[in-house]
Amino acid sequence: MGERTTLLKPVSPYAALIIDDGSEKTLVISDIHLGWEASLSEEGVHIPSQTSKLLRRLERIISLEKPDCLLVLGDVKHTIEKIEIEEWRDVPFFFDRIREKVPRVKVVPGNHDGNIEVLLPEGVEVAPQNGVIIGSIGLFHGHTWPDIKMLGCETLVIGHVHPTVTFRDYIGFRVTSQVWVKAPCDKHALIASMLKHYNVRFKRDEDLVELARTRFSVDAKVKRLIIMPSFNDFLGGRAINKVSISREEVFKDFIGPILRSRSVVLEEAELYLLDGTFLGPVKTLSMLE
Ligand SMILES: [Mn+2]
Repeated sequence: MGERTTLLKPVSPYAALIIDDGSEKTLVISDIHLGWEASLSEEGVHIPSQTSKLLRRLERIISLEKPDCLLVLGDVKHTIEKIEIEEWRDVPFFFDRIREKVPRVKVVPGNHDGNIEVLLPEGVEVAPQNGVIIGSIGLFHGHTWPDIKMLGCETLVIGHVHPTVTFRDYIGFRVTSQVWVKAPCDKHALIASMLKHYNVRFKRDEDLVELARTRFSVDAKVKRLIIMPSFNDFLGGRAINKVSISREEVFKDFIGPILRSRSVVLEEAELYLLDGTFLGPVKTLSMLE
């Protein structure tokens, strides 16, 4: 059986991706964090609800791209365990409106999505936390390990990090922009970390690709990790270029096992603005701080 390549393209200038495996067109967004404003009002900061603005933006993308499926890659809502009154209102409203426009809607739960099932209207599918595979692309939120079958994907896509770049311009103003991160991923280091996670013992010189094949019948192919910018652009982000260049510092600042596993070569990662502008690799931007 000949393998067909799965098409992946950012929907410029939005924090959204299109994945097309030849049979279905999927629109992917991540980190909507509905109810974020409500959690701020507890701190005395009052910002009007951004839900309808985010909804209008998503509806615009849907009418442009006409996807068969919408996949939300985690963090639909903002509070982690509890559910705020605003979330009881905004989450069902948001998904009811989207359901009218897209045939299938699927949610991969993130770390903020405790009890998400009770908020989602009927017809919205909840995928496992360890993610979904579409063709040669594996997608998961990023706060937990993915399904081991994802070793067989060339490209992994996560949210969770809310990546941004930040630097000072020549008068000293700080500029912060959301970015896409495309990082090379070392297949062997990733297999080693995942085998450890699954409590599979191996020897130092063992052929890990072969071991993954025999133990999990997966042909390891991972080449890169893409970190999606958050769909909610009011949120703070993690400045990818601001962290110290030393690996220890870089990884201390990131959460989630895949970025801590050291299989992702973040210094070599390419950064792109939402409009597609290529900013270069992280290691050159680190100097601009
Ligand atoms: Mn998250």
